[in-house]
Amino acid sequence: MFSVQGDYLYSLTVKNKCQCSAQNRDFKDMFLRKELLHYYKAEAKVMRKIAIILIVLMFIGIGFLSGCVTEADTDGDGYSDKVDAFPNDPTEWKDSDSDGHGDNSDAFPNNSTEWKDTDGDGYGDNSDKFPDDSNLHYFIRIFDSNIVESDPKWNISSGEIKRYTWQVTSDCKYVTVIVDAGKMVNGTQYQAFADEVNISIRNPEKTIENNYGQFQRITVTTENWGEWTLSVKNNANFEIVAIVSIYVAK
Ligand SMILES: [Ca+2]
Ligand SMILES: [Ca+2]
Ligand SMILES: [Ca+2]
Ligand SMILES: [Ca+2]
Repeated sequence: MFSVQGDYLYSLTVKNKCQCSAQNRDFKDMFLRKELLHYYKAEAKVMRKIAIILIVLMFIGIGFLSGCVTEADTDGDGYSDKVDAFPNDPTEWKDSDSDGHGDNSDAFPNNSTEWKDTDGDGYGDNSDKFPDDSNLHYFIRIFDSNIVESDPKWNISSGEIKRYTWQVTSDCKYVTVIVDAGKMVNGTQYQAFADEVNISIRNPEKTIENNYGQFQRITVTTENWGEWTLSVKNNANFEIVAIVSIYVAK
């Protein structure tokens, strides 16, 4: 049995307990809602980031597939700067022999010593002794006492004749001969006078004389193929020293 006072206290306690529990539940609900809200917001933020990354990746992928995203091509010749040996020259993109001249304008794309052939004879200008003459390419040295030690100067005593013989073949175009004759008078060297030295070239066709010593561009023909001979005769009363140069152009 409860007393009136006891009933009252009991009902108050139960009531308070009930009230407290309800408040606690409200508080817990509110806390949970906040936590959930916070969680969803964070979740949404992450999702937004993932979505942005996916969109960017998608655009890059589309760009690559459609060719919109390409490497730089400064001169617009279709070869990217990375592979273009001449990134600022739209006419060139490759230099096979690395001579600094692009393959498109290099007459010898696999020869680093040549890039131009002005006369179009197949001999590059750097090695072509006649870069403007397609019939001529280079000289053959027959004899040169100016530059070759084994080709000595000719010491010719008074009245003596010295000779040199060589062959001229069908592939020769012309012959150049220079004889520089000097004389020693009382220990001093002077140029020999024309009448003091007799210089001539004999070939199968004819004999050519020129006492001043320059035979430039004697043209080779079918008539003069064969043996050529240079003769230098000393007509003076003293020794003549002759410096002889003989070249054949091919
Ligand atoms: Ca280029
Ligand atoms: Ca070249
Ligand atoms: Ca040439
Ligand atoms: Ca030439």
